[in-house]
Amino acid sequence: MLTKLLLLSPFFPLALGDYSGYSNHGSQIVKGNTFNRFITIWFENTDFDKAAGDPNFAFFAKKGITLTNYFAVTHPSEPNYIASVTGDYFGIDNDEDNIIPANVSSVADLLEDKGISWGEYEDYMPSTGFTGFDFKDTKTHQNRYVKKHNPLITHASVAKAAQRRNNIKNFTLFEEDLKNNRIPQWVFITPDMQNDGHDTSVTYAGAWLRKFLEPLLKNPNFMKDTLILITFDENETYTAQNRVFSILLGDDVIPKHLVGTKDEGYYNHYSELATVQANWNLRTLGRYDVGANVFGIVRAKSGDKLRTLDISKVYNNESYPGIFNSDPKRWAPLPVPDTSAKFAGRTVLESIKRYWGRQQNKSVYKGAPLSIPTFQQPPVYPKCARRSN
Ligand SMILES: *[C@@H]1O[C@H](CO)[C@@H](O)[C@H](O)[C@H]1NC(C)=O
Ligand SMILES: *[C@@H]1O[C@H](CO)[C@@H](O)[C@H](O)[C@H]1NC(C)=O
Ligand SMILES: *[C@@H]1O[C@H](CO)[C@@H](O)[C@H](O)[C@H]1NC(C)=O
Ligand SMILES: *[C@@H]1O[C@H](CO)[C@@H](O)[C@H](O)[C@H]1NC(C)=O
Ligand SMILES: CC(=O)N[C@H]1CO[C@H](CO)[C@@H](O)[C@@H]1O
Repeated sequence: MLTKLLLLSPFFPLALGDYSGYSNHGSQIVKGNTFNRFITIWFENTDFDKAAGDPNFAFFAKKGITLTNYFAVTHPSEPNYIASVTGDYFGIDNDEDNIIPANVSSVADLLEDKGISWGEYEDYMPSTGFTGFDFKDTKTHQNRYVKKHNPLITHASVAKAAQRRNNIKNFTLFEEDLKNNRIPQWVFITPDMQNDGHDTSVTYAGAWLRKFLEPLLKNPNFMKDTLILITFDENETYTAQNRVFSILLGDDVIPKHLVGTKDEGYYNHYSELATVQANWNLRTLGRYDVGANVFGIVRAKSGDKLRTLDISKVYNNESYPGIFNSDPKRWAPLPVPDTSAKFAGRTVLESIKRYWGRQQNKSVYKGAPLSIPTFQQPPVYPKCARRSN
């Protein structure tokens, strides 16, 4: 209450300057054109209609914007999580301990480039920066924490650097960070295998979300300039279109007239990257983040355009070939980013240009297409790219 009074008082301009509720390393907050904090919470394996029909998910949908044409990028879980932070899934068609090499950049690099703090809260993770494959419930011996649902720890560039790895904490530390105004500006939250619906049901997941999030929606310190994206990693029915239920929330950032409405634009997990990039005018990764549609509320400020696609045939239900594909016949090299990509005024991160620039003629990403490759229409690798590792 005291904080609130100070913040609202015109006689305490310093109080505003002291407000550091977005930092995990004491840095100043970096303002975005629509939000100053992005929080995404991922649930598991649920078809669109089933999630939309759950009373608790429906409760949140009424308070925000439902994204009705938001697609996962493949099956199973892991490649979807990785795609959302890296702009590709490199042919992953499994949930193995795939380590994304250090020469592949992620959203962490883009955020750090602008001094924006980031972090993850992983439910049931046994210790900060834990790099193990899973962690079981001590009583039931069931998996509760799993690496495959932790998008950034799978990256060598994060797992091997203590300073970065330590931004990934047990979910139990969320409350403490909130109290101390230390929630970062970009946050990924993974409920455990029960709370995310994986080993339970959408009803269980909805009840968990209601209990966690409803009180926070009334907490001005948490909600200040915050955009929340609730989504699911993938649809449950593999033969159906991989459309997932997604909601945007944020009383400070969603205009009143849009509360309870739908945004019918075509989005996918790469839109998370594109939206964050458009909000903070970040550089890009030169992969499928370039060209992905930006969510409507950010587009309105950033000047990005909504592009349309015939989505009647978008399935995204099986992985294209790549370096981590479990079928040796479906191996393909680690793709070279398109370092000259320029889209909506955004260009590729300098360090990516420096590292990959000379291999441009091997890049598979060209022209920022809205449609992403699929099992049926895989990426086309230049002929000379031979297996070298
Ligand atoms: C990227 O890193 C991987 C793993 O260390 C290595 O095999 C590959 O050759 C590297 N690619 C380039 C282009 O340096
Ligand atoms: C991690 O979080 C879980 C609940 O999410 C909790 O049961 C566990 O005690 C925590 N572990 C540590 C080491 O904090
Ligand atoms: C993907 O969907 C198409 C169309 O329904 C179907 O033919 C194909 O078998 C599906 N793939 C998998 C892996 O289920
Ligand atoms: C790319 O350029 C290098 C020389 O700079 C050449 O050796 C290689 O064959 C070229 N690759 C393709 C796909 O054209
Ligand atoms: C678009 C969509 O929601 N995709 C499918 C997800 O799975 C269900 C099956 O329950 C299908 O009905 C949806 O079409």
